[in-house]
Amino acid sequence: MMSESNTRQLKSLFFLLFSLFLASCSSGSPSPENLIQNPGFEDQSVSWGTFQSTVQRVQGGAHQGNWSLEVKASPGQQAYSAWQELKGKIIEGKAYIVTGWVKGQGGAIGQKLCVLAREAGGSAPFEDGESCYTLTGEWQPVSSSRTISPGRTILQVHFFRPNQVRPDDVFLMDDMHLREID
Ligand SMILES: [Ca+2]
Repeated sequence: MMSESNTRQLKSLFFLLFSLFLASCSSGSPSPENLIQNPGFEDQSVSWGTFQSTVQRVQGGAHQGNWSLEVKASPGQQAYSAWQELKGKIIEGKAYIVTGWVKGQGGAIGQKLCVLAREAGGSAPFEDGESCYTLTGEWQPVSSSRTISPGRTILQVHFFRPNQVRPDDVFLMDDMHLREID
C-alpha cells in the first residue's frame, strides 16, 4: 500500500517528467531569434541610425525595463526617423515582422508614425512594408512585416514620423523585435 507522501512524490515525479517531455518537444522548434541589437535599450550602446533626428536613451517611464529611446526631430525638419539596418541576417523568400512599442510626446501626440520594413541591397530600388499609427501619450504596440524578395541582402527597420512635424516633436521607442515568421 502506497503512503500519501509516496503518492505525492510520484505525482511530482510524473509532473517533472511531463514538463521535461514538453520542453523536449518545444526545443525542436526554438522561438525565432530577435535580430534587433539592444532591443530594449537597456545596454548603453545605441544601435539606431538617425534621419533628420537625434536619439538618446532615457531612464524611467520605459515600456519594459528602465530605459527607452527618445527620438527627437532636428530643428526645421518636416519628417524624421530612427532606423536600424539588418545586413547579412535575413534570408530571401522568408517573411519577417518587426514589432515594438512607441509613445508620443509634445507635438508628436495625435500625429502619424509609420513602421517601415524596408528591403534594400541588390539592384532594385528599396521597397517598403509599411504600417502607420496615430501616436498617443501612452505606450502602444506597432508592427510591420515584409517578405524578402530574391536578391535582397538588407532589411532596414524604420520608425518614421512622415509629416506635420512640430518643434517639440518627440517619440519614445522600446522593446523592439524583428523575427522571422514561420
Ligand atoms: Ca527598455
